[in-house]
Amino acid sequence: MILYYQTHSPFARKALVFAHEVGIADRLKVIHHETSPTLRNASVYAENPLGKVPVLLRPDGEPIFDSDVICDFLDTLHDGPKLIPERGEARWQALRLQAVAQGLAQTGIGLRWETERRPELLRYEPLADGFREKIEATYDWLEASLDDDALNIGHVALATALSWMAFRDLPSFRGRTRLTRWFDAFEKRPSMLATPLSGETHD
Ligand SMILES: N[C@@H](CCC(=O)N[C@@H](CS)C(=O)NCC(=O)O)C(=O)O
Repeated sequence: MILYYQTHSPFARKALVFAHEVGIADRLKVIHHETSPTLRNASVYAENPLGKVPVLLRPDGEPIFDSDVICDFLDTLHDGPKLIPERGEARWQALRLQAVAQGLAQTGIGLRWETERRPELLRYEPLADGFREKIEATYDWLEASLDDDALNIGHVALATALSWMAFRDLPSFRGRTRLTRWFDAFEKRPSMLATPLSGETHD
């Protein structure tokens, strides 16, 4: 299988960390693609009409995206413990944590547009403030409610989101001690060490 990837994407890294965690990363050929809303990548568009990575190309099936769906598919390819619990409250907890982590990374991307990527004259400070508020509220929520004993899709999504927030110098979570302790431990996992973030966004 081929994974269309980006070395500085939290979402692409989430899919790859997931593959490492379930022991099937060696079945993926990882190909880096630069893509952004202002830099069209024809190869990515050929597989995903949204022009975004990650995309998983399967030998016997259509390409799949986004990272949520790719992880769901990867979880069907191994016989170990599932990272997406199949039923019960554990399932809703895992999917909710994933949703929060996805939203956090997406909000970080929005804030980066408002503070760095968009030409200065086109930036809108109230929008940047709104994004900051969501990020801080999410950190507080995580500090209060993260299940730091479990390991599921939500934890993979969260670790890759937080790592990217730090990589891009976005508002820091490090004032929250429980969240920070959990993240620092997670970042030492082989799956995270094997997938370092690098590179600049090209617009
Ligand atoms: N919800 C998607 C988000 C994917 C996404 O936004 N990827 C970014 C890289 S971080 C991208 O490819 N951006 C290019 C674009 O928006 O055109 C996922 O979880 O896979």
